[in-house]
Amino acid sequence: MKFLDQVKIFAKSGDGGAGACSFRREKYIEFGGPDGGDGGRGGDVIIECVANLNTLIDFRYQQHFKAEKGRHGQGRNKTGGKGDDILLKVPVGTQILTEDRTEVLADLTEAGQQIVFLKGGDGGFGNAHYKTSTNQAPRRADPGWPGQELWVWLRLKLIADCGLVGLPNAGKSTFLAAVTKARPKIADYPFTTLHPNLGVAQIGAEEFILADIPGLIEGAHEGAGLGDRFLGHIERCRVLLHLIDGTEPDVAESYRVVRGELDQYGGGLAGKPEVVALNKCDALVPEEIEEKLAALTAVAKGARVFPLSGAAGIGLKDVLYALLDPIRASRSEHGAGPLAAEATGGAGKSGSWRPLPDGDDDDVMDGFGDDGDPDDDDFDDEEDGK
Ligand SMILES: Nc1nc2c(ncn2[C@@H]2O[C@H](COP(=O)(O)OP(=O)(O)OP(=O)(O)O)[C@@H](O)[C@H]2O)c(=O)[nH]1
Ligand SMILES: [Mg+2]
Repeated sequence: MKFLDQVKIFAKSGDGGAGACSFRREKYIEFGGPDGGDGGRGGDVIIECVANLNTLIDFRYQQHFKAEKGRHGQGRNKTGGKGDDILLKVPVGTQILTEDRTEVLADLTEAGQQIVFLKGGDGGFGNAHYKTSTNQAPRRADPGWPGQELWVWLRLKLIADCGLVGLPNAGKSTFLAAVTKARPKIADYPFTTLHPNLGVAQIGAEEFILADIPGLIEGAHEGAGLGDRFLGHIERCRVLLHLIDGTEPDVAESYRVVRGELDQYGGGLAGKPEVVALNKCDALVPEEIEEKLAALTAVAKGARVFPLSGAAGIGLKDVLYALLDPIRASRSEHGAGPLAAEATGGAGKSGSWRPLPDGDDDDVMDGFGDDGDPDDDDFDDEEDGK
């Protein structure tokens, strides 16, 4: 399956139908009076968050979504029918951002959550509406109100409890495969992982979700390697597991590089609880392990440091229990559900849905002709053959 976490789409709610201008004409009935019905309402654009999706790939193939127009009113006081709504299904953790990506319009974090994203325009009044005692034959009938239209970005921020960070080849995917049923691709070259993978770890009677993201290298915040765009997927995590490759000569430096990138990224990542693990301990002699653990403890202010080997299965339980403490603490503070944008301190300014004011379509057309090219942001996942 392909993974896509950012996509630009165009949405438009239906215009309202026009009201009718009509007069009753029947044999033997004089002055039948106005009987033009009102137009119907246009359809809404509704966005629903569903549990069984974990990519925005469907939006790669269709980027324009328009709800149906309301139908016109007709004579004999017939009101026009309402236009059909259009329903967009997005995965849990999807944020809707303005076209310039500076403001979060909505943050969908729970399956089943539905928002009326754009409201359909109201129908216009037919001339029967304007009948008064002094104007018994009005010819005024209104056109329908236009629907709202907007280019927006959908951005998926996966929902996980623990984010795995580290340099490429630190053994993140190996660890994920060791503690969960996920089967990410593992190989001895950097950037094996090209998009995030999720897995569910079970420890005692509890479970939590782990997210393995592509490795970070020095300068990732400036675009080096795969850049830091995947860090968005761990913004909602409750704790970070920082894996250090123990076979590297300078483990303290490895730690500093990744911390530096987390700090540069912002989004509340720097302040998250962190567990540090010296990975690949199976390939080290005991003295080396002691020495490297001491070096890491000195540099990782306050974070707990554990010896680990994802490949040989050493120290897995200790690390999982160490992760569970902050996860439990965060669940009791923020609830068991996913962290909303505010709680994560992430880029989201507003976590909840704020509808557009009616009739606000001044800058809406600016989006046309913009690059909207979906190829920019997708990552084809041929590599693991799914
Ligand atoms: N000896 C030893 N080798 C390991 C261990 N964990 C991973 N490796 C090896 O390290 C290499 C990289 O492992 P990955 O799990 O792909 O590393 P990663 O951090 O996911 O790397 P990227 O996805 O490229 O960022 C592979 O060759 C693994 O076999 C370990 O605990 N001990
Ligand atoms: Mg990997």
